[in-house]
Amino acid sequence: MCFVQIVVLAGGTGGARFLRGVRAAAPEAEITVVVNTGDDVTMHGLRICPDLDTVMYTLGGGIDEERGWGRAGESWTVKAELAAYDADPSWFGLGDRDLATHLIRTRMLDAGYPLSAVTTALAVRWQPGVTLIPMSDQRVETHVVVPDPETGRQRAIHFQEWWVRHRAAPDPSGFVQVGVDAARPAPGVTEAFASADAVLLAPSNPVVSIGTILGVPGVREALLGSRGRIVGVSPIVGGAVVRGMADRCLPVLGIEVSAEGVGRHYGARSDGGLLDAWLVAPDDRADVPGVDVRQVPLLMSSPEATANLARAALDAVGV
Ligand code: FO1
Repeated sequence: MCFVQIVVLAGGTGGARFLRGVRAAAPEAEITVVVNTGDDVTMHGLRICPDLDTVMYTLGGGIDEERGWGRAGESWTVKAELAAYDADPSWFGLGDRDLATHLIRTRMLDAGYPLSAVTTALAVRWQPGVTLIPMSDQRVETHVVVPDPETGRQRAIHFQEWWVRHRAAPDPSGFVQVGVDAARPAPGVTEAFASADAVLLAPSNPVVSIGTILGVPGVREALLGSRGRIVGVSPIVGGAVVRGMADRCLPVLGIEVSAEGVGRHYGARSDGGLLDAWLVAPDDRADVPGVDVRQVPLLMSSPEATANLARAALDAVGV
């Protein structure tokens, strides 16, 4: 019996929570997650993949639910020791348990394993119940163009420095995906789209998460080539983000911070865009020509609410 094949494009916390709902709504399905790696960063000599880890920990039961990233039951001894040495950067929270993931990933990358193989190896422990694939095995890092506080001149800083150190305070004038031109879809990405019965765009950041994935040469074409229909879930409810900093990113690309704005940005598949269907909150209206817009509760306030949201997404694309 061939199982339904679902492909989900996802970033960090919101995407990870949505995936718990997809797994609950379609327990028999084969779910492949194409994960954003533009947030990846090297710190203290270790390669850190925030979105891959957030999805892996969330689906594997190891996530710290309150923070939405990193490990439950975490301790910060190594972080304190690094700070005692004045070792920069001290603003990025490296937990003791989380460090084991970064140590293994870094060791395997240094041994020549591609990120996709490392991800598969790490997932053996966590059994996420889905296939995790980085968007690319080549490094792509999102940098944010902001005014220098001293000179006022524009400079690019790593996304993590903008988001974690500066809490997205400096006004961004652009986002640069360093390395994206030399990147290719990771093994399994194009195949997953080719055999997908449905493709879901998680309620992740449309610019630095979904946008970064789609910016990898070949991904958008593969996505649009899938025989399955494509549905997106709005990350904006009532004109505001549910969590994260999409409201700081959308205006940079001239996208209105609304369910309608993001839906129009993704565009109708029948018109060269991405969407066959678009889910927006009950009180939001969104006129997205050529797209089947449906109003459903979007707040993932409980496992049931999240599963209902995922079920509504699958219903919208006939799966
Ligand atoms: N987010 C924070 O707000 N502060 C942190 O110190 C922090 C550390 C961190 C360490 C590992 C990791 O996988 C994620 C971490 N994050 C932290 C979250 C991270 O910045 C975000 O998950 C994404 O990059 C944005 O979606």
